[in-house]
This record gives sequence, structure tokens and C-alpha cells, in this order.
Amino acid sequence: MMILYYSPGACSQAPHILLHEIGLEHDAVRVDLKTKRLEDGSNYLDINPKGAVPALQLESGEVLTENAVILQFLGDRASWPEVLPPLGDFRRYRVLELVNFITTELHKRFSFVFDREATEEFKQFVQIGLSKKLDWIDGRLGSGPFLMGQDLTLPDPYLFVMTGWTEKVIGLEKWANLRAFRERMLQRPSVRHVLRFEGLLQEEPA
Ligand SMILES: N[C@@H](CCC(=O)N[C@@H](CS)C(=O)NCC(=O)O)C(=O)O
Repeated sequence: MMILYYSPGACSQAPHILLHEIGLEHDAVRVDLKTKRLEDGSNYLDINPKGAVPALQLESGEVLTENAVILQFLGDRASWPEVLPPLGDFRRYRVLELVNFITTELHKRFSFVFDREATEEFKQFVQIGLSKKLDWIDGRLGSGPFLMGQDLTLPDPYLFVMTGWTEKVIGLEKWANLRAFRERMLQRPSVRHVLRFEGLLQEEPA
């Protein structure tokens, strides 16, 4: 069985949600990113020497890293082509273009904002750029319901993670489309399952 190495609320939530969307059997193992240890005490650096999540251990024992590539790998294993259109369908590159945008323009900027060693001044500077990129993706998303229109594709779970981080760091007030997208995604069983699994879902009292 495949094993996803994750940390609650981290970018690993994107492949975690995708695994549930496409219904691929997997285990999910929690990584303490500070100590680089798993819950059984073993060293995560033995699995992924880069120390970051996500990492996906395949049935073959091979370990795949880098979110954008893990998403692509999972998309190619999905039994429905909408999530990542096949080679020969130009929409495949539109999907990958969006994944790449999220990785390089949004995710990486957030990494700087979350960096404990970054100065407040630097974080403010990064947030100005981040806001501009969020303006673009908010416009690109429009009323959606997903980035590519009617069907959920690879970048949507990734964008969901970015909306959570935005809510935490800047607030989503400025981005009505992203706000509505987040609300829609929060209704999905895959998202609810993963948030519950990661210990992040506020259960309504019965
Ligand atoms: N280049 C990696 C970066 C992943 C990344 O930034 N992961 C963060 C969590 S969202 C992490 O594990 N940070 C801890 C570390 O790098 O030590 C990717 O795109 O998958």
C-alpha cells in the first residue's frame, strides 16, 4: 500500500485530499517537522533526506517527493481522466500550469512568511507579492466552481490548502471567489475526512 507522509495543515494536505477524491488506498503517517521524527520514533530523514512533507512511498518502496510531482503521479493513477487529462489533451498542460503556479508563486511565498528566521520587514515585503498572486488566482477561479470549471482537478486541493493559510495569515476578506471556493471545498467528504484525520476539524456539537 502507498504511504503518504504528512504533517497536519501542511501542504501535504493537498495529496492527502486527492488520494481520497480518487479513492486510492493508502496509509498516512504523521511527521513531526521540528524533530523530523515519526510517531514510532523513527527518523523521517531516512525516508526523505530533504526533511519536508509530502513524501509518497510507493508499493515498490520508491519514495517520491515534491508536491507538484506527487499530485501529477496520483492524477495519472486516477480512474477518471478529468482530474488530470491524458497526454494528447491540451487541458493537461492547463492543469499542470495551475499546479506550477500554486507551487512557485503561492506556496513558496508562504514558506517565507512562515519562516521563523525571516524578519517582519521581509515578511511584509513577501506578503505584498503574495496578495498580487492571490488577486490573479481569485480572478482565474471566478465563480468556478473549480479552477478548470466544472471538474475538480489537481490544483484544487492544493489551492484549498493555500486558502487556509491565507485565512490564517492575511484573512480572505479581499478574495470573494477564494472564500466561496473554500466554503465549497469544506463541504466535500474528502476534505472533511482529511481534516478530521489530521485533527483539524471543529466538530459541531450533536
Ligand atoms: N519543495 C517541497 C517543499 C514542501 C514544503 O515546503 N513542505 C513544508 C510543509 S508545507 C515542510 O515540510 N517544511 C519543513 C521543512 O522543510 O523542514 C515541495 O514542493 O513539496
